[in-house]
Amino acid sequence: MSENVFNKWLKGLEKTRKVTFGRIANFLGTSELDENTWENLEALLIQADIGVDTTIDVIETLQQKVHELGITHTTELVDVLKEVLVDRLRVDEDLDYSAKPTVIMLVGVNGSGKTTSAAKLAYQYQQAGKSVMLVAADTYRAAAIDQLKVWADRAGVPMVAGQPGGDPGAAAYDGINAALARKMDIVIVDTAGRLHTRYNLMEEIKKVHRVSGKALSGAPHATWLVLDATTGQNALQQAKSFQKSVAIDGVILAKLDSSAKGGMAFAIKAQLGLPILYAGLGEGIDDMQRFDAVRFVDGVIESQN
Ligand SMILES: Nc1nc2c(ncn2[C@@H]2O[C@H](COP(=O)(O)OP(=O)(O)O)[C@@H](O)[C@H]2O)c(=O)[nH]1
Ligand SMILES: [Mg+2]
Repeated sequence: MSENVFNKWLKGLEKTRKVTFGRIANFLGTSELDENTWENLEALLIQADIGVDTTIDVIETLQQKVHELGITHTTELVDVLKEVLVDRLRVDEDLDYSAKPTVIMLVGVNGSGKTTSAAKLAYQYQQAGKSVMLVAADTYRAAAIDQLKVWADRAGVPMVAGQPGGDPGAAAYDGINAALARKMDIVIVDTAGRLHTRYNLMEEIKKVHRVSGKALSGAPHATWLVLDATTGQNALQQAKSFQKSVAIDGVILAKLDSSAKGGMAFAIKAQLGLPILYAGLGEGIDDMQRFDAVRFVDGVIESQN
């Protein structure tokens, strides 16, 4: 893995590292291990948006390891903490790309980063030698279609769009059919994130999901939820309402670089049971990385050496 990728993670996680996890690293670098250690560490982990349940679980696991390993000073705790945190984030599943095209649908509230993530994904697949088509199923605003078109051009991939004001289901249907005709490898469907009511939005997403399956049996092969990392616990509530409407297979955590709340990654895994698949680390087309638990934890907890 290149130096460049390493730096992207380090830079992208700077806010989370400095604002929250940095305090954990500082704290662990200084004191003897006693009762206060656990109380302080617990408070710091909760402040880092890890979530209460995960914090308790992490502390208990650490206490057990400290006992097993005979650790007496907090400096020895940093590596153990990192290991425990990595264990709670590890993702080993990957999408089965055997369907041609493999259809990926992105959902999420307005502004979470769907359109940008759709383009970044398209670019990654295209760079990996796959043919990709972007589908604009956010037909409510003409500007949304134009925005995806700009990104599609940047990524160098074709885009199919519905009529402005037209039916998003029909846009998805037409897009998938166009990709079938052109024997594309991947279709990425960008959807709307705001309607008059939350109920309408969810019904709409269900419909786009259903209609995709009519265009190609088994589609969408993956539905990924795009969450804005700056919104912290609020994003978890959004995720729960999306999960009630369609089966979500994983999360794209966008805007990690603008957020000090990167700790929410742990809560997503623990509370929603969803793997984090990609991390958005900037606004550029190549500012997205496949989520890597080791890199993530190394990026948020400053290394002492
Ligand atoms: N810093 C940063 N900004 C992002 C990232 N992803 C998206 N954005 C910005 O978030 C805003 C909303 O993104 P957009 O893709 O339009 O969201 P959508 O409404 O869900 O489609 C835009 O200004 C994007 O540039 C990211 O990973 N990092
Ligand atoms: Mg959008």
